[in-house]
Parts: sequence; C-alpha cells; structure tokens
Amino acid sequence: MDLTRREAIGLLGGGALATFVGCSSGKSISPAATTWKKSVCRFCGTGCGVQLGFLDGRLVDVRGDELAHNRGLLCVKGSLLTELPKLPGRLSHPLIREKGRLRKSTWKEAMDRIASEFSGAMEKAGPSSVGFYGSGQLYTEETYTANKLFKAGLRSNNVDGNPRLCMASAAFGYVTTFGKDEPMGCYEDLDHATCYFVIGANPAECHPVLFERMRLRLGKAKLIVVDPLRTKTARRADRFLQVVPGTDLLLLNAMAHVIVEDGLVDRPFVEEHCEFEGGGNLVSYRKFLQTYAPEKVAERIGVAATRIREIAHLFATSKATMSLWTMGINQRTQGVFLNNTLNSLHLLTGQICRPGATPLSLTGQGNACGGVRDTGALSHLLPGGRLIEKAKHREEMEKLWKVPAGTIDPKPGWDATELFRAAGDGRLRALLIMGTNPMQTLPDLTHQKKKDCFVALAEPFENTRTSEIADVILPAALWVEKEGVYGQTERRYQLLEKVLDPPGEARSDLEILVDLANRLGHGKLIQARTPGEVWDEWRKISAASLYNFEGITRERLRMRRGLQWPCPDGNHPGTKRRFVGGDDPFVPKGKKVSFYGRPSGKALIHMRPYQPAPEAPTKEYPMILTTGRVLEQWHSGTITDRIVELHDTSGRGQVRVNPADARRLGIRKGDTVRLQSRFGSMTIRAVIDPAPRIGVAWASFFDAKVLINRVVADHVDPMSRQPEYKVTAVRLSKVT
Ligand SMILES: Nc1nc2c(c(=O)[nH]1)N[C@H]1C(S)=C(S)[C@@H](COP(=O)(O)OP(=O)(O)OC[C@H]3O[C@@H](n4cnc5c(=O)[nH]c(N)nc54)[C@H](O)[C@@H]3O)O[C@H]1N2
Ligand SMILES: Nc1nc2c(c(=O)[nH]1)N[C@H]1C(S)=C(S)[C@@H](COP(=O)(O)OP(=O)(O)OC[C@H]3O[C@@H](n4cnc5c(=O)[nH]c(N)nc54)[C@H](O)[C@@H]3O)O[C@H]1N2
Ligand code: SF4
Ligand SMILES: [Mo]
Repeated sequence: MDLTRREAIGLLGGGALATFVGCSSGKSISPAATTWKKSVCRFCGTGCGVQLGFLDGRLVDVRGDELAHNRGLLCVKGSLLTELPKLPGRLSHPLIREKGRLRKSTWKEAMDRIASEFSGAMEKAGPSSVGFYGSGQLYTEETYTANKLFKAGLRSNNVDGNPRLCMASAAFGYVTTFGKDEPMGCYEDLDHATCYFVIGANPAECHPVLFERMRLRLGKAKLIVVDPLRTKTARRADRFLQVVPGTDLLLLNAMAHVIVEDGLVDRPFVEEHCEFEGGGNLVSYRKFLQTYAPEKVAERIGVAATRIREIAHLFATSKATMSLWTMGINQRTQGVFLNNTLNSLHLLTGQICRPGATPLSLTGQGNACGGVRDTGALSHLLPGGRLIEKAKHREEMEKLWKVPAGTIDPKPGWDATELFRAAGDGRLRALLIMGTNPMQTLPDLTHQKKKDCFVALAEPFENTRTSEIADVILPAALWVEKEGVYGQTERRYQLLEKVLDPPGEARSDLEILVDLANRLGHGKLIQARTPGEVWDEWRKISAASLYNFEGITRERLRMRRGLQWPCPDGNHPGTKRRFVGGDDPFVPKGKKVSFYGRPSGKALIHMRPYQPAPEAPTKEYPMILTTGRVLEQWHSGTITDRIVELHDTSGRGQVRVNPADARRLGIRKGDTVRLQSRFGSMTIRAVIDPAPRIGVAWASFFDAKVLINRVVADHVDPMSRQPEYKVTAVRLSKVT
C-alpha cells in the first residue's frame, strides 16, 4: 500500500504532484487565495520558485512559479509548503537548562547566559575555545554575519557547518581543477545535453524537478547511472552500472584510460585550455592510467569491462555530455579525487563550456552555495574564495571588514567532525548551533559526547535530537517568517521575502546574531543589522573578488526570479555559463573559454590514484552499509516528518537488503535485525528489496527514533574533511 503511493508520487512529475497530493490527503480543497507572492521552496538545492497564495494573511495555497527556472513544477515537498506555518511542536520562547531540565526563559536571560558563557570560555581558554556550527539552510545574510562575528570579531576560525558533510569535496574539486569554487554550468544545460552521466546521485528523489526536466528529454538524451542501488533514477537509465560502493575512482580512471587509448581526447581543447598535474602531459597521463585498463579493474568495480568501455565512448562522443553528481561521490574518503577526475573527463573530451556539456555538481541544501561556500563560512575559508592560511587573503578581508591588520587568526579552525570531537574532549567550551541537527546527522553518533562544552541552539522545533545536548535553546523563525537570500547550484541568488510572522517570541537567526554581537562587544563590527543592510555590505565586498555579484541588488532580486553571478553591475544580465566568452564578464575579450581562476588561465588535469575505502568488508563485517535519502523526507525529518502526507508515505527508518542476502541470513520481511559496525550497533527493521546490490545494505537517516548514524563510520577525506557516509562495513543478523 505504502509502496503504491510512493510509486505514484515518484512517477507523477512536477505540476501533477500538487494535484495528486491534494487529492490523496483527503483534505478539503484549499480556499481560494486572493493575493499571490513570489518566493522560493525551503528545501533542496534545486531552488524552485514558488507562488504563495494568501487569504486574509493566511498561507492557503502554493504553486510552482511559471517564470522561475523550474517552469511551474514542484515536487511533493514543495507542493506541501503550505503546511509549514501550521506544523505542531514549534518553540515560541527561549528555554534554559537547569538541573538537567529545560525551563522557559526570557530572551534577555537566555542571551545573557550565552554571552557570559562565550566570554567566560574565551577568557579562560582563548578565542579558539568557542565555535559556530551553521547550515546551508540559513540565509546568506545570517551566515555572512556569523562568519564575520566569529572570525573578525571573536577571532575564532571555528566556523563550520553541515555543507562540510555535503559539498566540501565538490568545492575542493572545483578549486583544485579550475582555481575557483562553484559550477560553471547551469540548469538550462539539461535541455541541451545528449548524454547525462549521473554518478552517486539519485535526482529522482533528491532533485525531482531537475530530474523531471531530464526525463522529458530521455528519447533525445541517453541516461547513464552509476549507483550501488537500483534507484528510481536508475530505473529510467539507458545504461545502469550497479557498482560496489567505494570503487568509483577505479571506474572514472578506467573511463579516462579508454578515452586516452581510443583516441577520444579533444586534443585542440586540451592543448589550449589544460595543464597536467606536476608539469605532465598526455604521455605521462597515459602512463599513469595504465593500471586502470577496464579489464584490470572491472571485477573490483563489479561491472563488466565491455560496459565501462561502452560508457566511456558514450561520454566522449555524445554531442553534449553533462555529469551530475551529489553525495555518492562527495561523501567519500576520495571525494576530492573523484571530483577532480570527473572534471578531468570533461576537460579531456572537451565536454565543457558548451550548452549541455558541463560537470555540474548538484547542491544539496537550498543555500549551501550562496550562504556557505561563497561567504567562506567554513573553518579554512574566508569570503569570495579566500583561504585563511594565505596572509594576502587575510589582509584583504581585514581591510574590507575594517579591522586591524593581524586580527584574523592565521590558523584554520576545526571542521565539522573535529569541532564535535573538540566539544567532546574539552577543547571547545562554547558552541552556537544554527539551522542544523548534528546529533542526528553527524557520523559515528555512538561516540558523540560533549564534555564541559556549553551548547546554544537556535531551532524552530522542540525535542530534536540536538536539543538533548543544548543548554540554551532559542526559538527560531522558519522560512518566510524572515527575509533572506538563497544561492543555488547554478550560481543563482534568489530572494525570499518575509510574508508571515513567526510564532510567539521566535526571532530570525540574523536578529539572534546581531544581539549576540552587541552583548559580546562587537556592535561596531556588526553594523549591518537588517537583511537588506547585510546584503548590501556583502554585495559590495564581493566586488573585490571573482565571485562578484555587486549588480545583484535587492531591488533587482525583488523583481526577478533570481540572478546568476558573476554580475558586476546593475545592468549586467547575470552569467549563465561561467568561463565562457561573451557570457562571463571576466573572460578576456576575444577568448571563447578562459579558466581565469588559475594564474595560467588553464584548468588542471590531475592524476588521482585509487585507494580502497577504509571500510572494506571483512569476515567480521562482510557487508557494506550505504545511506541516503527518500523523496518525501528532508534530512532529520524535523519538518517533513511532521507533515502527515509525507510521514505516512515514507515509512519508518529501515534497512533495505537484497533478497539473496536476506535468504543467506535467514531474514524475512519486517524482521528486526541487528546492524553492527566497528562504530556502533543498533536494531532496525529489515525490508527485503531487490534494489541494493548483493552485499549492500541501504538505509535512510530521517527517522529520529532509528539513528542510523550510530553505526555509520566517520572516516573523512584528508583534503575536504568530508565524512564517508556512503561506505561502512557492517554485519547484519536476525534478532531472535
Ligand atoms: N527528498 C530529499 N531531497 C534532498 C534531500 C533530502 O534530505 N531529501 N537533501 C538534499 C541534500 S542536503 C543533499 S546533499 C542531496 C543529496 O542527493 P543525493 O546524493 O542524490 O542523495 P543520496 O541518497 O544521499 O545519495 C545518492 C546516491 O548515492 C548512492 N551511493 C552510495 N554509495 C555510493 C558509491 O560508492 N558510489 C556511487 N556511485 N553511488 C553511491 C546511493 O545509493 C544513493 O542512491 O539531496 C538534497 N535533496
Ligand atoms: N547517514 C547519513 N547522514 C548524513 C548524510 C547522509 O547522506 N547519510 N548527509 C549529510 C548531509 S549531505 C547533510 S546536508 C546533513 C544535513 O543534516 P542537518 O542539517 O543536521 O539536517 P536537517 O534536518 O536539515 O537540520 C536542520 C535543522 O535546522 C532546523 N531549522 C530549519 N529552518 C531553520 C532556520 O531558519 N533557523 C534555524 N536556526 N533552524 C532551522 C530544522 O528544524 C532542523 O532541526 O546530513 C548529513 N548526514
Ligand atoms: S525539487 Fe527541491 S526546491 Fe523544488 S519543490 Fe522539490 S524540494 Fe522544493
Ligand atoms: Mo547535503
């Protein structure tokens, strides 16, 4: 029954979804709206434009915005945005923990407590004893302000956030290949591609509106999918490679091998626009690839060599190939290497900087790009692609922020997993968490402990897993109860205006940050106090970098369905395709393509050797657990699991096992099983499903009652520090 409904929701694309959900919920048809206001969906990095319908100030209807890039389409989550203001369990006043219990407090008491804990920690143990853990779901103005307050005010670089768990490998990949972060392509490329190479992504569930756009082109474009799970996306594929988790670098290098050996390299493009790592050339690259001949690696990948050869040819010879990837590639100990190699495949074949030909890393959260990557709100970054470790970059930001030279600490702060380790061993003494629920979503939850670390949490809902460790909880405004800018995958910034009042005493995260800045004596530094003022400050600062969006004014954002940067002045129409002459204002005149992010103007082709994942199966832990998402649920479920239609359709936390494994282990449908890894152990309901590859168990992480991350490994990529959520060796056994 559940499955049929899921299937129906998954199959009915876009606009039809709203109708479907409306009917299936059995609710009366919503009353007619009298006014409509444009906004943006709160959930995924697709960033769909919506029209919100109001009657007497109440949000009563939602529809996809026909003028936005999503062309009126919405997925099931977007079509239920009307439920957000009605969700139960909203916090309406601050809470303070006293003798182990949370009690109601005033804002003054709560903020005084936070300020005194932060000041006390810094006095005792210095600036690096405090930190901020943020989110790709906060507004740009909020994250920008937090970053500035902590790095230039408190002098702590311990500013990190959930994009570390999500986009760090993609960001490092773009930077190390092209010199600058953020994709060069755009969603419109989906309409021009003749081959989609989807690896480690399930857009049918995670970017449904983009997938719908691909689906409509499927006769004209080939779809190649690489995934250990036969996902909804894979079911539509022309070629599906059901790989062993963790082996993708063997596959990508094998594809490069075929491209080089079979004369599929676009030599003029490579000569004009590329360099090879270590001063190498095609000859040394060819040598590097020798051990990756398909026949040598096919068995480890788990697919036939002929199929690898075939997809390499499709990739190279299609008129326009577009790669799309997300967490199956980023959440890996070789995440950066994988991203580099994907970028390299496009460079080698010249499948780049043309309509439909592009390596497009899909962003997960609605504002991971604009909010966190562009503002440099990670522990190693400063705004506009600058690095903390570079003296010149620190000096530039000190001037722009008008703080004395030497203010910014030259030592990068702690990344997400290290930040929480520091909270567990006494190095971190005060932490502010905003817009994220780490006690459900960090890896290796079994070993997450806090020790003498004061935790302040801004959160719209009561009783999340993270509120269990919070000493003060501040009621946060949600979505359009506040104003701010979101920036998505294709460098598009869009404005969400405030159209509803938050419940009770809830405040926006920006208000909270401004208040904290005042209390900590940094009111002079944080002078921009409204979203509009912060945006203007950040917009002007951006002009001093290649992330220039000075021309994206608030007024233009109010009128338009977003604008894509670079956009240096108020008359500039925005940039669809970056690095492309005639489109990107930074490409020197007369040049068709320029990778100007690197001093040579050329992109770098890396030689990235494969290493097995640290969690290879063993006799004791013979299976691989991989984790991911389902269409109806958003991450830790604090919002979507409260929406009846979504709660009812998604089922509960469960592990999917292939029938062959189930038979071997004597597991039957609905049995409770013990799932054990080197990191932890839990019981969970098993579902027998032919979708996962034999030897692979698959689970999602939305269910707060079934914390799958208690068993998920926390190995990280040494460069991006992104955890490998996708590969944990486990043992499954039936609970008798
Ligand atoms: N419905 C919904 N949509 C979302 C979200 C959500 O919570 N719910 N979250 C958003 C966010 S923040 C993100 S980051 C994106 C994530 O978007 P996706 O990355 O598309 O989603 P996941 O399900 O995490 O992982 C994608 C696929 O990677 C596969 N995979 C696992 N291991 C490997 C491997 O070793 N190799 C390969 N090739 N594939 C592997 C999984 O089987 C899975 O099908 O979704 C965004 N959209
Ligand atoms: N096993 C496994 N774990 C994973 C992943 C995986 O693939 N597998 N993926 C990882 C990835 S890619 C991501 S992005 C993370 C996501 O992990 P999280 O960010 O921790 O998950 P969310 O549920 O989105 O948490 C957002 C929290 O912020 C609250 N919130 C919503 N709006 C606002 C607001 O405006 N202000 C404030 N202050 N709070 C707000 C929500 O109620 C919720 O509690 O999960 C990671 N964890
Ligand atoms: S695809 Fe993403 S942005 Fe669009 S409606 Fe669905 S959840 Fe919202
Ligand atoms: Mo993410």
